[in-house]
Amino acid sequence: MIFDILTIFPSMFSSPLEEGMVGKARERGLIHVRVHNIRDFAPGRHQMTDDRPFGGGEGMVMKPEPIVGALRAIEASGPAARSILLTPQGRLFTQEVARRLSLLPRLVLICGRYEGVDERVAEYFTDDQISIGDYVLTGGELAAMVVVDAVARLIPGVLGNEGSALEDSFSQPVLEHPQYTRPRDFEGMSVPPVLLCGNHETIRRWRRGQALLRTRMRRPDLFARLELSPEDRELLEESQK
Ligand code: 9D3
Repeated sequence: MIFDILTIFPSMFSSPLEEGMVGKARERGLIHVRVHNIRDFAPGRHQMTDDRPFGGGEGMVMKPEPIVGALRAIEASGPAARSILLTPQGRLFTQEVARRLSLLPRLVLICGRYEGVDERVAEYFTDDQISIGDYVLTGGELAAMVVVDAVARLIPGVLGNEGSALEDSFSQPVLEHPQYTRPRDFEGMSVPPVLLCGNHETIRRWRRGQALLRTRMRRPDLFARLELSPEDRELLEESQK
């Protein structure tokens, strides 16, 4: 999978894409991330990437020429690409969207800044528009990194453990159970004794109960959509005691 990222702040992408699982996947050639500076495609001596909005108003808007210039320059350098604009007006990025994108050979991610991007770019030069959630960022760069991270880990071979991507929270609509590791006693706070009992079935049931309890408390929206088995109902009741 190839990611092409268009931004006026290319240096924002260095460490997030060099560390951890994404960094390893790049080293191993499982993904390729290319970051392009939109300013390099801005015409004129001043290489302006933004301008004042027609009709007036606060702030600046990203000009179309540099972004479209960048898109055209990278177009032929790889397989057919889906081009995606990161914008607060986009459809919400979910695990389901990540899974669908992970099946494509190449994504072009366009990061907006200022008050946004000239609408003609959005309308005529992008296939998709994505928002990562209902909060206000200063630009699309962090959103693009979120997309790269969430998509990359779904690509076969990227995760150390091949099975775990599918088992993760949000692929099943239930939150995960609490986790503990050594020491058994940390500053007077102990690990739930059930986890030390050695009975895998008892532990599985406790974890399922905790997962359901958490989901009900913290994510009533997810809980409402769960289809609880008779065992689930029993475990929920049990874990409230
Ligand atoms: C005064 C109007 N602005 C505030 C609501 C509009 C605005 C324009 C551009 C607000 C934020 C931004 C920059 N954000 C992004 O480019 C962005 C984003 C986000 O802010 N939240 C969630 N997902 C995304 S994807 C791109």
